[in-house]
Amino acid sequence: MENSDISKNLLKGFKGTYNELICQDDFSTDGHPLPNRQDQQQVSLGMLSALLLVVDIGLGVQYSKVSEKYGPLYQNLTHISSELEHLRATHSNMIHAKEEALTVLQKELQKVNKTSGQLGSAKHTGMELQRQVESLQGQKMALQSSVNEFVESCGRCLPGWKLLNSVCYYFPLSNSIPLKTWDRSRDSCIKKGADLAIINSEEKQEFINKAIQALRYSSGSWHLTGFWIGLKEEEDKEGTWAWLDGTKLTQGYWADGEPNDDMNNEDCAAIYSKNHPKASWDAMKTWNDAPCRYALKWICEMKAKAA
Ligand code: MAN
Ligand code: CA
Repeated sequence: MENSDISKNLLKGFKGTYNELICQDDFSTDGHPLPNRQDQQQVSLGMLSALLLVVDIGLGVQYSKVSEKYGPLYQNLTHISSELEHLRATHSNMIHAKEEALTVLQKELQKVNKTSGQLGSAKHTGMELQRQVESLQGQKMALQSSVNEFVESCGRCLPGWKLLNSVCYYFPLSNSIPLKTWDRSRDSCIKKGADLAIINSEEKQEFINKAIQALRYSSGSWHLTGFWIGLKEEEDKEGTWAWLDGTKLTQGYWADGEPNDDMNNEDCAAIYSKNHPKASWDAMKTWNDAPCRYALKWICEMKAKAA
């Protein structure tokens, strides 16, 4: 029999007994039960007690059956719920740990960004310093060569001038120095207490060739790459060349075909680097006559200080 059926029957029995006991109107007019009913009521109460006992036993049996059936399930449920609690706690710990790790990561990222910024500016500063170092190295080399020349000339020439046999020579080799006509070049030498160079010996010719050989012909008109020297045609005496000290030219180191007085307009002499591409030129053939108005480099000379 199903549990619900048992309950229904029990309830039915209980209702019947109750009705018998309470609801029957076997009372006297003054409300007292009639004397012949009293025994019946006692019997009914006894039956009701027995019935309740049966119900109690039935419920006990049902309870033990239910406990037997659902007890392990309840235990499992308890176990699962405690595991769930444990998992919840672990999960919350993990979230907390994750948040902490994120904070640390963000701080580290900020540090990395800062460091990379510093690295970039340090790199920039480093490159700037490198440029300055290179520029200073160039200046140091230029100063060193001036010092060397000064030492080589035993202090007899100004810095930047070269000594040969008690004569100091100046070569404006740098391309930053503007070119000048023969007259302007001479003025420039005179301002330094010097004059345009006189090359009246093989030794001087070789020395000067060596000094200007670093200047290489690059492109353009070769005749504009020379250095004016102190040699000029005498006024109205075509073909007569004289040095600035008034002496006549005896030995010239002209290039092949020179002087040619090109266009009848070449009265000033210039010396050219022997590295010049004009094939026939050698160290002893490096002069050319050119128009005095040409803008060229030049060579000054002055007497060296006493040794
Ligand atoms: C040519 C030659 C030279 C001359 C120059 C002048 O190169 O004739 O002798 O001096 O032109 O520009
Ligand atoms: Ca010429």
